[in-house]
Amino acid sequence: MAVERTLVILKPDAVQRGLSGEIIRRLENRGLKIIGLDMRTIDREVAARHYGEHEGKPFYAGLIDYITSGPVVLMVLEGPNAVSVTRSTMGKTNPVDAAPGTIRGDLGLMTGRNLIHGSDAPESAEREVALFFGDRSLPTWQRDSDRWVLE
Ligand code: D4T
Repeated sequence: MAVERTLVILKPDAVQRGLSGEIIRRLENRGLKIIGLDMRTIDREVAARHYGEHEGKPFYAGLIDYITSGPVVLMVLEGPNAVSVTRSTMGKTNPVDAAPGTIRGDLGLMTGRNLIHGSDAPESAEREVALFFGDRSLPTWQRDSDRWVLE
């Protein structure tokens, strides 16, 4: 069992629409454990580092405007295969293609307002956790319900 960490961003639309609790509930109910949580407005320099791979693409400027437009909720989640479990709970990037039952499939309509970011690989998760949480120490804690979630 590969216990992983992943970085989740509840994007400004999720916060503005009052969906933070609904989205966190889905991820927690799945069995993932919160080990980092913060709310802040991302500045443009950090946003540019986070989305560096998309620089030069037609949607890049709008993406930076959107992600820096208001407060976001940042989370570090931990659990077995946390990266892929989070991505499958989120659904596909374009909510039109996201399956019903997923966060984007139930709550979104457009790629540029797709509510949530989740790291796409353990290596990106490590980089993104460092980018957003720096060297802040994240708590290691034993969740009593884990014996009913993890084999
Ligand atoms: P993020 O990184 O936000 O979790 O999204 P994904 O991992 O699901 O998708 P991505 O990296 O391909 O895209 C990053 C971000 O850019 C926005 N976007 C993407 C957009 O506005 N228009 C587009 O055509 C694409 C491909 C949405 C997510």
